[in-house]
Amino acid sequence: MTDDTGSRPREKLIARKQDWAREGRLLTGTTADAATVRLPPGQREVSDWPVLDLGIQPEITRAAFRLDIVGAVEQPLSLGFDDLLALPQSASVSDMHCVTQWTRYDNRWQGVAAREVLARARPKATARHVIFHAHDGYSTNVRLDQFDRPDVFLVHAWNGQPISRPHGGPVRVLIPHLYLWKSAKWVRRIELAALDRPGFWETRGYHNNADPWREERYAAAPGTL
Ligand SMILES: Nc1nc2c(c(=O)[nH]1)N[C@H]1C(S)=C(S)[C@@H](COP(=O)(O)O)O[C@H]1N2
Ligand SMILES: [Mo]
Repeated sequence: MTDDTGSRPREKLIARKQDWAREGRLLTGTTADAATVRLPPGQREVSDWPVLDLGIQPEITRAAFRLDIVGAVEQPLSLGFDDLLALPQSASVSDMHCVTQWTRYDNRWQGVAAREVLARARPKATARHVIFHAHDGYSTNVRLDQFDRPDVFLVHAWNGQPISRPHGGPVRVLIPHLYLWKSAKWVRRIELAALDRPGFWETRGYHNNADPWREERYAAAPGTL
């Protein structure tokens, strides 16, 4: 892993994941009810925490950290790490599900609830979508109603430790009810918008909604992309 992460875009990995979308890799063709089934269809439980990204892992100190909330909001915000810590803090335990098949149960997160940030930025009536922009050039998009949920957080600690740089520290987004590619690491800017704008994987064959229990892995059926 060490020689293939850190500074250079992982072109092969990106190409392979695009192939998976084209082939419909891992699709079981089933859905499950999240209320009764813990492991989404086609997933496999792991005990470690794999690192997945484009291969550029920016180094952002807590002192240099800044997160802007912009776009269709009444009150744009620009938060340093201390500003984030001054907001009400929450802890939560949730599972995470990566589209490459791994699921990791019982992650203990600390951070600020998305709703605390939204309450301060006050989305305009026209706001329907959220686009996340990260320091490595990555972006991803969700509907505002998917971000405006009690299980969504801007997290700075995992299992009692500061989130490490490979996992998106000092602060990453956590949207545990969607595939993990919707949870931007090294988040720099959260943009609210009237119109949707597909992000990095969403423009490379991956599903716009990404609900693991509906197996929303890819945008199109196998072979039709
Ligand atoms: N900034 C950024 N965020 C990102 C990514 C990325 O490449 N850059 N990859 C996404 C993908 S595809 C996954 S599966 C998860 C992986 O998070 P992890 O490396 O902490 O497991 O981060 C998501 N967030
Ligand atoms: Mo991923």
